[in-house]
Amino acid sequence: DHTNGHTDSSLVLPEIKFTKLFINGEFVDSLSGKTFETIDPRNGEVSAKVAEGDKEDVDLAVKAARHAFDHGPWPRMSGSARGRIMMKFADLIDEHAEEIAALDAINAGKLFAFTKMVEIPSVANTLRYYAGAADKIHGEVLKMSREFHGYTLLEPFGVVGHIIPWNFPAMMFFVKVAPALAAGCTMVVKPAEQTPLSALFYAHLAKQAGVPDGVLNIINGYGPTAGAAIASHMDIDKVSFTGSTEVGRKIMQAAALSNLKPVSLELGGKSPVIVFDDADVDAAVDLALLAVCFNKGEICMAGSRVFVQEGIYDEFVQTLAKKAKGWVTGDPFDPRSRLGPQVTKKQFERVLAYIELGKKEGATVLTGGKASGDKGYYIEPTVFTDVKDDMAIAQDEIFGPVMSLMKFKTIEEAIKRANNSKYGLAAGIVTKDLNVANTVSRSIRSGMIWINCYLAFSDDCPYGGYKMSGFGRDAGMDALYKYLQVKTVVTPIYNSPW
Ligand code: TXE
Repeated sequence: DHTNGHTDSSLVLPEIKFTKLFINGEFVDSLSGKTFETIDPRNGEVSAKVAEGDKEDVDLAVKAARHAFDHGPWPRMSGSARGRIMMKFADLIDEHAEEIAALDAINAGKLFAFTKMVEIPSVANTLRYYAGAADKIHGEVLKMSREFHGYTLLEPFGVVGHIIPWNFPAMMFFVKVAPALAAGCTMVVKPAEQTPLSALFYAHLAKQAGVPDGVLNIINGYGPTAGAAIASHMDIDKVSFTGSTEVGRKIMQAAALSNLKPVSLELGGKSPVIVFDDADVDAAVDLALLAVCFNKGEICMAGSRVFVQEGIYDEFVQTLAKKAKGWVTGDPFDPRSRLGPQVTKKQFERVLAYIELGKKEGATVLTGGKASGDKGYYIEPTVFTDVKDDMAIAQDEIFGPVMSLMKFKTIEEAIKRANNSKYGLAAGIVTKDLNVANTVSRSIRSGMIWINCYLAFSDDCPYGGYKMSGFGRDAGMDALYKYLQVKTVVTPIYNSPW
């Protein structure tokens, strides 16, 4: 057991330099002067006090963003000029990967080494991906008729509000900010109140890279205050949200009741992983564990329902029981850890409550089933067998390392049960049979299908929801178009013979 405190993380613990709001290129206190505490999930201790933004701070940030949009250089400069600044921003992120990763480790419980070596370099690449797209934003030529011809202009959407969650403070920030920057938008970002630190660091680096004042504003604060002010703001042109389905509903409602701003929502999931009889059991178990344990299950696309065909079911269960032990819970600075602590006490308690509910509903605990260690918010990877489709643990998003394992007979049954969810974010299929893989891919109602892999991503992969997992796509070129308006321009042609 190496849970909690067995590692000397003091070597990499960051100095917390930025704790204020970032408005119009300056770090400022909130107008109320209020602050809130941000907690280290490794031990439950306060790591910093952060300025707490509210409606009036959002107003100031929107004014700055509006001014930068209406009068500033950002939407007016060439795409390649914006791209160059974004490239520089990306280089600065790479240079500070260690410091940013340490901030996310003490703020979100992220594995330090993975964040430093994989997530932070990958968000730098997200900036580069969209930087490269910034000068390739083209409209279309419209032939129309003999009397008219037209073309479309793709214009930046305007002032954008981004409301983001805590599970990937880096990725969630850049998957929204990078395409909006490339499009020429200006923006107000509200990070999750659980993870306010790294976004402020990004603001500092953006300024250093040459992002003009007012283009990127950061308002930390709570959802019902700062977040709601963004959703209902009359001068924000679009809102992009990632978070819970309940809050997604509120965002849409606020948008409808204010200025009818379009919204994009990336919400919860309960994604199925379907393992067919012809699968390599060892590899399938590895895939299923990755699907639910990666980032301690705090991932919207977690593969939390695993359906295994009856021919290999028993072998799968035995292998799973063994391999689950390899997913070691522990301090995120310890390189042996594969799961850090859950992000907050609230999430920790929520996941444990679902585990208790699963037991009460009659499911069997194969592995885990409890907290790990005596301080901090650590939970052992938990696998339930004997799960029925209508149990809460098979229907609700738990957002922790909790797998519901189920057995099926036929491909038709697997498709039907996999689709028996109000969510539709992702699905995994494990088989060597190409026809089975393709049939199931077309039949599952979700925005992402992984065949013989899971959580494989890159900047060019759009992702997002079907059904109550939301709408709109993040990542890929689809996300760039989300931040652009289409304007059609028509002009007459006189006496054309064609
Ligand atoms: O989410 P919230 P919470 C799911 C997951 C998790 C559950 C609860 O199941 O267990 O949601 O997490 C802001 N107006 N996901 O409570 O509240 C909030 O400040 C405007 C899935 O942390 O949805 C934060 O910035 N904004 C998910 C953001 O919404 C409001 C990631 C998300 O927080 C607001 C996170 C309001 N009224 C949780 N209320 C995913 N899809 O990846 C809150 N917010």
